[in-house]
Amino acid sequence: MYTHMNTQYSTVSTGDREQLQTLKVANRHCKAEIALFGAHLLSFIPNSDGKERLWLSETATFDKSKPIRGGVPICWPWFGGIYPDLTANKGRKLPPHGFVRTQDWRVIGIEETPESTIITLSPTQLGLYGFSNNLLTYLEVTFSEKCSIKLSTKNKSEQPVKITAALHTYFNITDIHHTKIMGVEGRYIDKTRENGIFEQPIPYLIGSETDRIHLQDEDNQFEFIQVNLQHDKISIEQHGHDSVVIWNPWQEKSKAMTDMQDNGYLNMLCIEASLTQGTVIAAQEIHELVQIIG
Ligand code: TA6
Repeated sequence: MYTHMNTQYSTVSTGDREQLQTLKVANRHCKAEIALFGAHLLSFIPNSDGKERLWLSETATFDKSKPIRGGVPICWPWFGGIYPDLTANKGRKLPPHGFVRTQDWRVIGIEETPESTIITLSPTQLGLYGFSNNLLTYLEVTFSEKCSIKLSTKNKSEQPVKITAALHTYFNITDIHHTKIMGVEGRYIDKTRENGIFEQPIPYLIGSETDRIHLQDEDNQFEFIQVNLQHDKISIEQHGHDSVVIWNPWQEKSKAMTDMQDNGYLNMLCIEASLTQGTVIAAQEIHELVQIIG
């Protein structure tokens, strides 16, 4: 039982991971856990098959000194090193993937319906790195048979603002060697080969380090993606993105990361609903980036 604004919610309770406070959800359709640090979803298990959809590193850090490795990191208001407006930050080293995955968020709303539990959070610190205090963001997560993650960006200023962003989801897979991605085709930018552009071979298999930006075009919308494996089936639906990023660091880089176990790459695959091209949000407009995991 969790109390928020004098109301008790029977499908939500509090938990912790080392130094982090979490909210746990258990309703008729699923079990899940989300950390307030980074509004970081850590676990989603539909009751229908009892299978964990999200991969979380066995050596992840839960002390706020760095982002959590695994789950669903929220990258906002920039993705990776693709900073949309450098004017305010010339010569300054910026943290990768923005400033909201390394800060506490607060719960601003909870709703329980017969079919779902909905939790909405917002960051405690805005207006960093030259962004306006009037660029707001909210994360609304709906826990039901599927888990719907909606990252809204609201431009309350009188100027257009450009952002990049991502829902950097780490999916839990049985074996990367038997993983096939369906619904991602066409040309991609290969970050492991000096950002060269290549055509995606089909079937989409992962056999080495992979760090790709697949840009949306008329033929490739990436709204429905499936990961089919020998034992698992993951379905992904996405909206409001301009690209999908596929990442697996493979063995050498897994070993080099202190917050990832050496063989971690065998059981994870990031499929990220992303804005990598610099999306302009007009004054007083809202943009929604959505990923639905089933
Ligand atoms: O989304 C892929 C990526 O940008 C990769 O280039 C890789 O470095 C990864 O994210 C993880 O980034 P992080 O800052 O969480 O170590």
